[in-house]
Amino acid sequence: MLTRRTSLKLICSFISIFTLPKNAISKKSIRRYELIAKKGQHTFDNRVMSNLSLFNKVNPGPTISGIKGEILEVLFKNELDEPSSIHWHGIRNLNKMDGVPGLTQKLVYPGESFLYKFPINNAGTFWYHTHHKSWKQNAQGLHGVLIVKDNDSELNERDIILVVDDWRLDKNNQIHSKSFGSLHDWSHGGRIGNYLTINGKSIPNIQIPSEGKIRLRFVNTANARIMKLQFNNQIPFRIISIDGEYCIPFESDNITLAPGQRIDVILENAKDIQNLFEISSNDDFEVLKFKHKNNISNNIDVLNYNKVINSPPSLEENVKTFNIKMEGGAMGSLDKAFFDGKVQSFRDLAINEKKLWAFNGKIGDYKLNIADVKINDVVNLKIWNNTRWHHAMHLHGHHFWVYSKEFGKDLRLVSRDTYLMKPREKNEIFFVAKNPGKWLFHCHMMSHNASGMVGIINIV
Ligand SMILES: [Cu+2]
Repeated sequence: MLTRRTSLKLICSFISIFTLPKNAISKKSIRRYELIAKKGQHTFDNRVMSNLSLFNKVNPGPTISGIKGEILEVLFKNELDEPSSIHWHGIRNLNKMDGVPGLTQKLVYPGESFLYKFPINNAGTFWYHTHHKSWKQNAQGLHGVLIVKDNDSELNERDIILVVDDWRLDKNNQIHSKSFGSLHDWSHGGRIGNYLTINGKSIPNIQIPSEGKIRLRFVNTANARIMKLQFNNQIPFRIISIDGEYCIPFESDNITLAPGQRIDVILENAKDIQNLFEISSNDDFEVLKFKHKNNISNNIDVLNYNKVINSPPSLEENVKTFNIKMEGGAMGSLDKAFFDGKVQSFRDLAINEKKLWAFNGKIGDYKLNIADVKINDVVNLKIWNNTRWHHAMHLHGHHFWVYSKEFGKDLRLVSRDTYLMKPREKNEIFFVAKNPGKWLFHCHMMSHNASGMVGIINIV
């Protein structure tokens, strides 16, 4: 990872506006990167080359990092043979930089560029991915990690990124393209793969220090697979950050990561861990081996922190409540839904339109307003997942609070940007509408999003 990071084109510069009075001088550091999307080859197993779509010829894409308070400037060049865009998952972004074609920007066509420029005001683990036909483009490899650091230190060898991904490959290790758009996948759990990777490799050796504290940043970039991870000997995960938001640290024997979610953990002593297992099925399997390396410096500045932990808004005043009933999919209760100006049967929607999921009886798209609110309103979404399926619900432009049911028996109030709703779960998510614009609220099982599980929170 370090090689990849250091090979990036990174230019740090300062701008000053000298024409303003002295006390109004704004001095913000700009981090500049270039991301080129292009077809290319990658090997998952160091033997067979697979044809993928890649950012800067690598998977995961290059790690982009900056320091809280800086401005990030990323020149995106599209050298694919189809249009695309980039979404910055978890960043409380400027609406016009959010990367949603047809809503916040125009499609970036082959041969075109788009300059993303936005402040990074919250430290944490984020990621970026294509937001056009992501059910296909993300599955072909177009994603990477974005780290916003708290202080002026660079990422170091005690701060380790682990990108967990799931691919559907044929027997020649090529992307199984024939099944893109499969109605079965779209109406069930999404495009579940058959090949798991960590940082783009199958069961890699991940180098960590031989002892002392380390921070591990887990990111699930898969299209649909929910991962459950456990260390050897059930060494507990000390969770310090969830979806790029610091939390009061707590321990868990394992972690569950739905598509789009991140969890950062601290380990007191790196020597305790030897490997990591995926345990969501009855068949636990090893996904990586940790290789301990001596002579890694004791630089643990990234771990000695006094972090800002945000607090939830009061639900007493200024609250705007909206009910959202999620319906659809296989074995569901949705027999008809509103789409394209009329009510249509579920069968017709599925076969003719490939639309399968609805909010409150309406097939979702970028025109479906779920909530119209004003800046500083407290938005409370009362959500009922009345389907047989899990859904990783992601809000753009904001983090939200939720009494999460995922960390053991007890409810835990956490701040997230993506929450995994269990089948039949009823829950509420709430947040202060701080960021003006039209923001997507959608399922991050990417084929669910494409087939109707998406709507807009409009903040004016
Ligand atoms: Cu879903």
